Amino acid sequence: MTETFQFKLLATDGKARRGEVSTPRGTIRTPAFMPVGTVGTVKAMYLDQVRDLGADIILGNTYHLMLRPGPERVARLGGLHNFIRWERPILTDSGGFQVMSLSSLRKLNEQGVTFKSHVDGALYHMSPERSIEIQGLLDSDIQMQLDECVALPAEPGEIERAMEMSIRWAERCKVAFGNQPGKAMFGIVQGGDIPKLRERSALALKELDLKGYAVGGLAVGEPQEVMLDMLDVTCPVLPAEKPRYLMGVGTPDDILKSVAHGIDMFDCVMPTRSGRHGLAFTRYGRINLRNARHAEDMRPLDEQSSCPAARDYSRAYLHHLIRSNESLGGMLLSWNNLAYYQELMAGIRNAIEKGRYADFMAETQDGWQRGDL
Ligand code: PRF
Repeated sequence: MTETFQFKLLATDGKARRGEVSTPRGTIRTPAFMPVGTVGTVKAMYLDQVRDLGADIILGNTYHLMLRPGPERVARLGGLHNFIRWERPILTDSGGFQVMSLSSLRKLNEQGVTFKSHVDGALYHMSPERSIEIQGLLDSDIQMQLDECVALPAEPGEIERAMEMSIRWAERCKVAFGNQPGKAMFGIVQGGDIPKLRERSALALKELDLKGYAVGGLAVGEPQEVMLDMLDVTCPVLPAEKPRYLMGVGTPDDILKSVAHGIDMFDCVMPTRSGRHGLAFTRYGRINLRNARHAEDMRPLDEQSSCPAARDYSRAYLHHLIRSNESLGGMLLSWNNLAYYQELMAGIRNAIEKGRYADFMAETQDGWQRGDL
């Protein structure tokens, strides 16, 4: 185990990268998928299960945890890892993105963002410095700068203003974070769907010499090709020896393609949220368990899976649980989906090591196309 935060590139295959982020709390094998644990729980999952599926790191949210139970309280309780019983690395998002999507009465200016809590209606202010302070109180291993993410489509002037302010906020976050050898603060590239702005953002953040870089402001309403085009202008500007994290992405297909464009880390609520809504991800593509065609289907989701949720329960039973709004339905499908996502990441890492990433992509996509019926 290392005392410092380090990234090592182990292999490349085209633009796809196989690497390792080492931290004092453990090593993250990349490409990595980080299950989302917004309020200190990966919803409907035991963290022992999450770990057993192969997750090396989970994500937490500054916005939710600052409202409840509050960062000072988490610190008094021994930090987020101790509180939730997850000893491995935790990455926390900075809060700006969640403020914009979840709170009402939000006002954003150069100082930071003021908003009304969706929990009790109280007024809060978060500056770049306070976001880093909160992430420190949570004892987060990978902290994110405060940024402003603009939903697409948007006016170029608006995209540029938010991107430039996000660069200034990155500088303030870097100062607030200071020097913490075992931890990292990542910058977030913004710039919407405008290549010149993406380049400008990536270059400015590169000059700050941060320990890692996220690509934000994507998967916010634009077509997948636009997202991949933005990765193609952004990734070459970012330093090869630092990890790259595509925030809030995505479907298995988004992940497969983004890895081919040079991304190392992902997070998304999709496997857990859509699991709770009855959608299963499998090697054969998506299966909507709410559908009546599953009512008497005694086959499991995937008899070859190593996950009991996929292998041991009939589609008929899963259909019944989901239709009856039983919590076990959401638990089993979240389990199946996170197992599928982690199995996909393991396959991706293995294929890059063997120099057969293009073949792996084609085989995986074939499986989704073929279906199981
Ligand atoms: N910024 C932050 N968090 C995010 C995003 C962003 O742009 C996105 C966009 N896909 C998801 N989560 N801070």
